[in-house]
Amino acid sequence: MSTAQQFDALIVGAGVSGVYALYRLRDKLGLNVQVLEAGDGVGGTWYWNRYPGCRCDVESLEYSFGFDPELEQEWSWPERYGNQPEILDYVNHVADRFDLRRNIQFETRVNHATYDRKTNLWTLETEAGETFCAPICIMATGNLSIPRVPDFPGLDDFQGETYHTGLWPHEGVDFTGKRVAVIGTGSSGVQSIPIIASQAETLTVFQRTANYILPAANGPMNREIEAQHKATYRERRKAAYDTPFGIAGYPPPEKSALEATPAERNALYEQKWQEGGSISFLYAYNDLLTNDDANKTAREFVHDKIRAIVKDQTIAEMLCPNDHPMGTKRLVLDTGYYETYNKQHVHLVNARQTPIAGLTPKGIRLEDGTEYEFDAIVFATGFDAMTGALKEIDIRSVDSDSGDVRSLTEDWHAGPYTMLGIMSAGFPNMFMITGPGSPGVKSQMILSCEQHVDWITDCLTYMREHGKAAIEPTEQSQHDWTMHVKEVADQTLYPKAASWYMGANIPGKPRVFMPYVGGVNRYKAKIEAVAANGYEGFTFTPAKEPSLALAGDD
Ligand code: N01
Repeated sequence: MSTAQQFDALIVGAGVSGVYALYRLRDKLGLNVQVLEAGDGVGGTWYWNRYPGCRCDVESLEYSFGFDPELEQEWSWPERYGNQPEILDYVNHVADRFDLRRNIQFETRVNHATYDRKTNLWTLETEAGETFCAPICIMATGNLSIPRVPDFPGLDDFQGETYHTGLWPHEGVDFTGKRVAVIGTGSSGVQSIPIIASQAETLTVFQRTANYILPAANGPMNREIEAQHKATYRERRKAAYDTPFGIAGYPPPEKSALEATPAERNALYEQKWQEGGSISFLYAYNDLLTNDDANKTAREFVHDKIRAIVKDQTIAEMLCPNDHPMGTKRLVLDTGYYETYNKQHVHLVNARQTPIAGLTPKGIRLEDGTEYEFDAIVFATGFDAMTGALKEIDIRSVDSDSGDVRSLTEDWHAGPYTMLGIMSAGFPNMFMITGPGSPGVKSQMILSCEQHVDWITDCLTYMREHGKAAIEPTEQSQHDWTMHVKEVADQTLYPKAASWYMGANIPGKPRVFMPYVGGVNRYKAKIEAVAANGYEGFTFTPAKEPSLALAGDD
């Protein structure tokens, strides 16, 4: 093993949160920072997910960094929703504009992270055997970064091509003339299916759970709207933090769906359907995510839409979701998804009724013995969400005096325990960006990434000013926050769905609702109060001498 390279702070991951953390810690705190990134470029999610049709479901004017007014004025998005190549270009632009690449080591996968309580140092070991040391470790590892292929028997027997949407080949894939299967109908499946169908000779979709899918109503950017948005960016960014989803411009609904007449409801749902977008639709009424009867009115509207678009009514019924309230799994925005099933060469298989038994050398076999032959199989089967990337790294803290060793994976065996989704007790100076217990995945992600990085920057400044070497949450505050996250979720319909928010897509994963769904606005108030009260709920280790983190030149 090589001699450890010393830094003030290490950041794992060069996605949106990692590049911003590098900028803040290096350029604002003056720290000597090293980012370690598994890919050979920046972008994280947008680097890996290159499947056809990949696009953000938050509007491009919102889904961007808010930390630099010049950056937001100079960048122009071509469409209402950014697609993967455009968003990746944008993150690359940010990396170049702020000269960030010189502190990022690419093609470097971190396998182990160990904190030594005696030295107050984190040591990170990479797959290639390099070691890096620093008092501060930021896990900017993403929430949907560990792609998952179900453990189907015969996976290795299939002789055709296989792809996972989250690990798509950089050179792209041409399905022209091929018999293709797509397994999975979450966002990735729904976005890629219309494009794959336009190339393939035949496309067979294996659907286990039908999802609620709304029109994106994507199109070229309206330059007037862009100009208005850019003229008010400062106010909008600020206002976004005071909204439940971290997106401004959607006045909170005041009325229950059950107070409206059926005709009023249909008119409003129709207006939202035409507008496109998920927040607009969920904001039709104030109880769509808390009252099942209210939710049912929205479900029925969408079912009728599906029946009207899809010509074959047997297929239409299969596409009508019937096992979870609308919005409790991530809503998907589509462009031509339902229409795709009107094409003669596109087939839908009900993999709930007849589950996939396994792969064969030629294709897929169902449990009833039906066999299908394919040239290519696309796994749109999702991710080990929220905790997966953290558990992939063997994260430990060691007390060499007492001999105690703590493992994050063991601490989280029954589900993640965090304080605010930012830190976990027993792992000092390890910060997570949008970790479990924060609103991250239920918000405009870039805003939440910036919020956490800014909070961490303020926290490190506080430590510098108050002579503290290390910070970690108390067991009690972490317990209280984790219980609060659960209580808030239990007041909604979210836990009724077997979603990746619940860990339900991974066999054996604890069923715990992981995101904080109390809203970005309430979360902001909480984290600001914690900081204002001297990081209430956290304990500090005093610095024996100015530690590296405290010795920056800012
Ligand atoms: O993954 P998913 P995804 N047999 O977990 C099915 C974000 N994202 O990559 O629902 C048959 O949602 C599984 O079925 P079921 C976004 O937050 C955003 O699509 O478990 N099927 C499901 O249909 C999103 O929520 C965008 O019953 C099996 C599918 O595979 C998150 O990423 C774009 C199966 C997995 O769906 C994940 O989306 C893309 C089996 N054995 C992604 N195992 C934007 O637009 C699994 N499935 C921003």
